[in-house]
Amino acid sequence: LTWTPIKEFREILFTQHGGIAKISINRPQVHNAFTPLTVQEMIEAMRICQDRTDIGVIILTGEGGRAFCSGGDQSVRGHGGYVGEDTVPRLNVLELQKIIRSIPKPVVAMVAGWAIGGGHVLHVVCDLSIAADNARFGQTGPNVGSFDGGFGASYLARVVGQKKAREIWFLCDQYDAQEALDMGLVNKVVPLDKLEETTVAWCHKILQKSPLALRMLKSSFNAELDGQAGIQELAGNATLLYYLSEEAKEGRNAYMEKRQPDFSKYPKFP
Ligand code: 2NE
Repeated sequence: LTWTPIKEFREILFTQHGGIAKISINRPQVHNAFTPLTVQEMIEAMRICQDRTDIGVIILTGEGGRAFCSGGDQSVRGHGGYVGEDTVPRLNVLELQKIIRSIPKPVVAMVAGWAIGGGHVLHVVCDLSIAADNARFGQTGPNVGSFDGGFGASYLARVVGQKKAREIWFLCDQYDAQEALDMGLVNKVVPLDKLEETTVAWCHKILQKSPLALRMLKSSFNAELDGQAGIQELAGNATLLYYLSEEAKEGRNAYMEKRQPDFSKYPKFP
């Protein structure tokens, strides 16, 4: 499979294959732990994916086959957050989580090896997760002096249930791919050498579907959970659909032509 570079970054690889974009953390020497820069680059790549009309689905993954992501890089964790080159402490992975959830295109986590800590949360917030048989899942926060009580707790509980989510956080155990499948934490488990092939096949299926239907569905799934922000997403999509209609265009045309709009011909549906 050929992956064409979209943009060069320092800590991630950002490539595409047709309508599929792939964002891959490229720090295999630390099991793809992220720094503020890694996260900043992933956010930028996600924004590019959002803007590009030729991209229909995004794969999130890690390089090397031994880890998806091991969470925040503890070696740069300082006073008040993860410290980047500008010496400012940050927790910008929370912003990335929000973008993954709100970007109006499906995001698929392709998980080989460790998905741990903040890296585990990243796969949790993806729309779908496909795991290799070597994948290992878990939270470590209470072991290392951290926690993610946002999506990392509440959305995890929506995915696997309250009891299991509390077990995952309170015990910090690690779970293999089959256990993850059994608790509904991943969608599919495949041999490591079939991981990319399977993920790409799923992406191709997604690309054959109506993009507006997928967009509406993603925001509909979110709306129930995300309060006013979720309703804003869903309503934004309703506005997009309305702008595409002749009825909405009559309003704009009338304003531009300095006349009264004539909405009389548009049906008042039951
Ligand atoms: C992932 C795990 C269990 C793998 O164990 P193992 O034995 O297979 O590998 P090893 O030897 O631990 O790791 C290989 C190298 O990667 C580094 C290690 O220090 C080691 O380096 P060297 O000794 O070879 O120099 N490495 C791995 N993970 C790292 C990390 N997160 N930061 C810095 N270096 C890391 C095992 O490696 C492990 O438990 N890793 C730590 C997982 C962890 O606790 N992550 C942070 C959780 S907190 C978080 O992510 C977070 C949050 O809670 C809230 C908001 C945002 C983030």
